[in-house]
Amino acid sequence: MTDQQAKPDSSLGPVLVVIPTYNERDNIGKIVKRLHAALPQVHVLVVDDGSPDGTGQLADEMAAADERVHVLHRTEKAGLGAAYIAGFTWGLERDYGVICEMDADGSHAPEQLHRLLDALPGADLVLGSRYVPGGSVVNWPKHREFLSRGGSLYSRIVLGSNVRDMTGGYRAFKANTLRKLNLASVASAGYCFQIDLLWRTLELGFKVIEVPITFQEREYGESKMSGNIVREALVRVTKWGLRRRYTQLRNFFAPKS
Ligand SMILES: Nc1nc2c(ncn2[C@@H]2O[C@H](COP(=O)(O)OP(=O)(O)OP(=O)(O)O)[C@@H](O)[C@H]2O)c(=O)[nH]1
Ligand SMILES: [Mg+2]
Repeated sequence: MTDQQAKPDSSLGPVLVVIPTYNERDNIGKIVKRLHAALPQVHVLVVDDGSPDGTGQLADEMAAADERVHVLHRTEKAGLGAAYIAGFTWGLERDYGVICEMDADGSHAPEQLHRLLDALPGADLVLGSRYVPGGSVVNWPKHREFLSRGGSLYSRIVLGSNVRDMTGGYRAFKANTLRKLNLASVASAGYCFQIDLLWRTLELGFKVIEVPITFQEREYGESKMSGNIVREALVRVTKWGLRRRYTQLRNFFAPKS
C-alpha cells in the first residue's frame, strides 16, 4: 500500500485520532486536512487546553463544518498526559474500536498512519517508530535527537524492554487494550506519559509492534518540551525500574512450593 490514500481494516471498528493541542492555531487545520485526505473515514478529537492563541475556537469551526471532527475543551494547560487520558476516555465511551495518538505540529505524517493501522490486527498496540530500520528523524537539532535516543535507551535498559522508540507519540491502540490500562491511575504529565502507557501495556503481556515512521521537526509554533518534562521522565522511569528489579529479586528468593 502506498502512503497516499488508504482504508483502515473495518473489522477493528471505527478509528478515532486524538490530537492534543496547546497553541497550535497554525497547525491544526493543516494536519486534519492532511489526515482526511489520507484516511477519509477516520474521526478526529482535538483536545485543547484553553489555548490562548484561539486553537480551540478554530477547532470548533472545523467541527461545525465536518461531522468527523470533534473537540474537547479543557480549562487549563494540564500536560499532554492528562489531555490524552481525557481524549481516550471520550473515545472509549463512544465505542471507537481503534484509538490513535498524533501530535498537531506535523511531526507525525498523517500519510503514514495507515502503516500503524495496517499492523494493528496483529497486535494490541502499534508504535510509530523513529528508531527501527526504515524509520527516521528529519530536521531535528542534534541535542533533541540525542535527548530522545538517550531517553529511549535509558528506559529500555532500566525497564528491560526491547522496544526501540519508547517515547514516541504516534501510536494506534486497540480500544480493548486501553480499557485494561487503568487510565484513571496514570499521573505522568509530559512525554513520560508515553513511556508510562507503553510500560503498562508490556507489563500486561500485550503484543506491541513497531513500524517505521519519518518524524519531522515542527515548522510552526513552539515546542512544549522543558527541563521539568525530562526530569519527570527520569525520576519515574528509574522508580519503575527499581520496582521491577525488586519484584524479580523477591520472586527469585521466594520459597518454592
Ligand atoms: N492539550 C494539551 N496539548 C499539549 C500540551 N502540551 C503539549 N501538547 C500538544 O502535544 C503535542 C506534542 O507537543 P510538542 O510541543 O510538539 O512537544 P514535543 O513533541 O514533545 O516537543 P517537540 O518535539 O520539541 O515539538 C502537540 O500537539 C502539542 O500542542 C498540554 O499541556 N495540553
Ligand atoms: Mg512536537
